[in-house]
Amino acid sequence: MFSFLKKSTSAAQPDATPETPAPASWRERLFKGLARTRAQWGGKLKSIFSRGKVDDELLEELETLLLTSDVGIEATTHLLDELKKAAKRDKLETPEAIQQALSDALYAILAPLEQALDVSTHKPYVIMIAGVNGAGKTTSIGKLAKYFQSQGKSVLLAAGDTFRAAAREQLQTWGERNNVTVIAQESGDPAAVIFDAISAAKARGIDVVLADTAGRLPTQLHLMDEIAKVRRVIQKVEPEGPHETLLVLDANIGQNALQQVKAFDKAINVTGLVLTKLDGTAKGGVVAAIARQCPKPIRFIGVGEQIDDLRPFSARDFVDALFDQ
Ligand SMILES: Nc1nc2c(ncn2[C@@H]2O[C@H](COP(=O)(O)OP(=O)(O)O)[C@@H](O)[C@H]2O)c(=O)[nH]1
Ligand SMILES: [Mg+2]
Repeated sequence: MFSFLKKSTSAAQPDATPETPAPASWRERLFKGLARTRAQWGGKLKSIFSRGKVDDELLEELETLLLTSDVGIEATTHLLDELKKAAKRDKLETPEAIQQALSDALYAILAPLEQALDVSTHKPYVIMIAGVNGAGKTTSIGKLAKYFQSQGKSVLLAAGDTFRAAAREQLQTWGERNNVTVIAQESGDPAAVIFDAISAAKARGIDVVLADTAGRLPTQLHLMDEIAKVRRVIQKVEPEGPHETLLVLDANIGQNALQQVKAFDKAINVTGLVLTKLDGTAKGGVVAAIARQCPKPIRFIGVGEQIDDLRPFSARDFVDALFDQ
């Protein structure tokens, strides 16, 4: 069975308040959330590694598995090289030793992406959220509002998705659920709404502003220009802001995540990622592709629709969950 209670060596902060779930419970949900990705790997890895030696056949089969698991060509090549090196150095002669070597190499790739967001450096700390339609932006804001409150921070939400009235209402519902203020306007100008929200947060001494934006595709250039403008307007009221620009990525899109990171980074200077819906996909391997091809800190990952299903990324827990160790 899963070793939920195994002590984690992760650097993630332990929960500070008693009403937040214990870390073990998050680990349990993470394990459950990554079940599909693990199912895709697990059985196949076992049969590949059962050869008990790192030979050409094993490397070829592993390469195919990694490529079909959205690990991407660069990370796959790197992992195979590391495995070959380890085999030379450590004489990997059991399936367990081979799996451990692969797991170590994957951890080494992912560890640099684990950089917790420190929202105490500015007040208010302005977080702008961007991404394509349906990626999980608004839901993630709802979950983050609760998460930051559980860290003792006051939160204010800005309804910057002015395209659809339903988007504003969805954010207002999350605001009510968390008992936090939502700044919204009838106007269709996202920059104006977010500008207002930051001004309100300053007046009220709020710690964290979470600014929602409408979904857009990197190919919709006028909308990419619009979000770049939102960013410039934020800088008028908060010269150093936004202090964090989060790109929300649906893990189901696999390799397409790479193009999205590059395009949004060009338009708005992405400083961190939120990877959602890891529970609904076998494409969890995409984090390795991101790490090698367009590295950005993965600030949070989402493994379900419930309010507590989003937490800071821990490379150790993630790798453990992938390999069921
Ligand atoms: N299973 C699952 N569903 C999610 C997750 N995050 C968001 N969703 C769902 O994805 C859908 C779109 O989310 P929404 O926040 O409205 O996307 P937005 O268009 O980017 O604002 C909603 O049905 C959410 O409940 C997640 O981590 N896991
Ligand atoms: Mg939305």
